[in-house]
Amino acid sequence: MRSALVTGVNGQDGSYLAELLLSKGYRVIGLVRRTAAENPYSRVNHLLPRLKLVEGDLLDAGSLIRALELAEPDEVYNLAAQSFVGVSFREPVATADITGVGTLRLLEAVRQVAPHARFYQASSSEMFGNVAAPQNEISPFRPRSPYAVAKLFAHASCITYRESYGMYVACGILFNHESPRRGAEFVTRKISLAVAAIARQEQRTLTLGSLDARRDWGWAPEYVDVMHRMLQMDRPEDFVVGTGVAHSVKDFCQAAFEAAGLDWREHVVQDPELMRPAEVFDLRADSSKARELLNWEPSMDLKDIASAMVRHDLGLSQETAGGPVWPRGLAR
Ligand code: NDP
Ligand code: GDR
Repeated sequence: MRSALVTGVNGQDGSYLAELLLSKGYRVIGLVRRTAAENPYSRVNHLLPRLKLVEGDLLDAGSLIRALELAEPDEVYNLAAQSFVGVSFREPVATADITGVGTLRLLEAVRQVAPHARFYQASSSEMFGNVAAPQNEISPFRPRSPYAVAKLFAHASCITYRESYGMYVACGILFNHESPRRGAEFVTRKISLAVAAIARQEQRTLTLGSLDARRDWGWAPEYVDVMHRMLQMDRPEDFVVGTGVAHSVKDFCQAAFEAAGLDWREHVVQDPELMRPAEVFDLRADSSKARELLNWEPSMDLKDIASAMVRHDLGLSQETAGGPVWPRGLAR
């Protein structure tokens, strides 16, 4: 039985990845932080006790060594991060410590405790900043937020460990991917939750920042599949992963409000306070390499994603606690 350690297991991607690995017969150990919240592991409760949890923190090297000793992993997926770009402007040093140096702490712990384990790093399209779209594996990196700077440090650390020590380290440069498990502060979920509240007549308006920024939005369950595929290759390589289609925040609003029979123009207002100090305007993936070498093909488009999220938030579909919503067969 193969064994995998997943950091950030209680995040959106971690929960889907744990489901996928368990379904493939892996022994899965998830790293979680200690928290005082009442229902702290809400995204993975339904996987317990098949999923084993171990306490640890990317800020604490000793806890990572202990987790690796317990897990004895064949594969390590590093998904933990302070992952919200907006917060990174307000907490830049904490973001650097967790998202950047935290990855280096884990790499070094793996080198010492489990050097033959295969390592997946959750790199980000944010590292490209405003370089011309579409972005691929040879596009330059021009980070525009403390989050992107931290991810780039982590990405470069991964390449350095791969080249210096011959470790199997692969980075997935993933573009935005969404689901009903997306954190409520990210724009797609903020919109789908607001649409549901407006449809129930609990609120009238939704306040957003930039409506013109464009993102390449995909469906999260399909993106954890690619993480696993990346660790099954003969040799480690980095891959850009996205749908190849970009839409504006405005487009997402339109699709989400339409899914509930509403007109977004009657409800969305803008607040300059929600604009970021520096914005990334146009991210769109050129994933030719992943399509060719990993045989990976996304199937959900913007309307599918917006509709699935709105239906969930309206209580019309089950998800989150009950198990995965796999991509195909969802009503628009
Ligand atoms: P989430 O924010 O949903 O999950 C991040 C997880 O990291 C949370 O479970 C959080 O724990 C955990 N975490 C945060 N700080 C620490 C720490 N100091 N020690 C241990 N764990 C910690 O992110 P996603 O699931 O959306 O993303 C997964 C990864 O992929 C992240 O690294 C993200 O930056 C990256 N990424 C995401 C993309 C996306 O579109 N979703 C695109 C590209 C990259 P807790 O539950 O306690 O808060
Ligand atoms: P992003 O995702 O920054 O791309 O990072 P987010 O959903 O936060 O923002 C997307 C775009 O929407 C604009 N926007 C708003 N964003 C939020 N959160 N709230 C608002 O009210 C709002 N109004 C407009 C933003 O300015 C931005 O242009 C996500 C995260 O998952 C990262 O961890 C990951 O690395 C990248 O995707 C790829």
